[in-house]
Amino acid sequence: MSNQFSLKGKVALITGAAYGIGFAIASALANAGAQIVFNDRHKESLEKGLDSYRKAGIDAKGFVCDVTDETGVNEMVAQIEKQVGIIDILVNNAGIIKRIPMTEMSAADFRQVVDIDLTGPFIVSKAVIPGMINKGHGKIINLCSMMSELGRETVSAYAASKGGLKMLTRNICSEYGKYNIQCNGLGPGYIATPQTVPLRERQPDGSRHPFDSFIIAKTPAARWGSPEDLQGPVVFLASDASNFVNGHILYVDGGILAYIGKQP
Ligand code: NAP
Ligand code: GCO
Repeated sequence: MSNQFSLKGKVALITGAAYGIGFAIASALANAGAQIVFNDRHKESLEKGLDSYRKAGIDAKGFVCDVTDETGVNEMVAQIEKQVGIIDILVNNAGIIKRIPMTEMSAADFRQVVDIDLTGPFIVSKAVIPGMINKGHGKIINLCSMMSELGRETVSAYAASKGGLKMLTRNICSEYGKYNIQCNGLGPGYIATPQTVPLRERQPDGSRHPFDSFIIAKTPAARWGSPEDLQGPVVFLASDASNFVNGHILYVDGGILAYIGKQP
């Protein structure tokens, strides 16, 4: 049974994994035996990420690459296949959010979020699928979100992107399942990373951020998630243990989607 969760001999590409959720996911896949490759759009972040992996005892390979740059992504994948091997596992993790009321958001800002959070996973998945087909297997894991299911004020572009990513996940499942490629989503709840600092930093008077209190009340576990909470679920989705799981969004949210919220 334990061998089903082994990733020994597998090559895993995690996008945007210099820090945050991507780094935690890459660390878990490495601990399960995978060879880690990651990218970041900035050389400075990449170097810091490589240093973090070294300190964690992980021999990761890094590439400067923006997931919205199709030519750059194709070149990166070709380099990985030449230097490391065909990619067995792709985690589409790279993503941004812009919290702006929709009527105040420019079309350019909206397009940038969609380009990174939805078109990026399309571009990278399109680049790695041919190798997976040739190899006879593959795992694609897309970082979805509570916003794949729910809306909230100020995150129109992000919710539209993450809702689209849920359906891109199901479409890759539908189109490439016959090649033994499984494409699933990982849907974190509210996780303490740089992306959510603005939602939970202490107020000037030292009190909790209102959104922090809101999320605590909306989560049965009554806490924010940590990137480490995602490590077991992602190893499951990346391993042979999930070979008949396809097109599924695995929510790791402490129960938020099941809960009406704590009575005030
Ligand atoms: P984060 O701390 O902001 O990290 C995002 C990563 O993506 C950074 O390494 C960033 O690199 C990289 N990135 C951004 N745009 C890129 C691009 N165009 N090309 C390549 N890399 C790019 O975010 P996070 O909290 O770890 O979230 C990671 C993923 O999980 C995202 O898809 C996010 O939507 C999703 N998610 C997060 C939460 C949460 O509560 N934190 C919950 C659900 C889903 P730079 O240094 O270049 O910015
Ligand atoms: C927000 C948060 C969320 C989380 C995550 C929840 O502003 O609501 O950033 O979007 O990042 O996506 O699953």
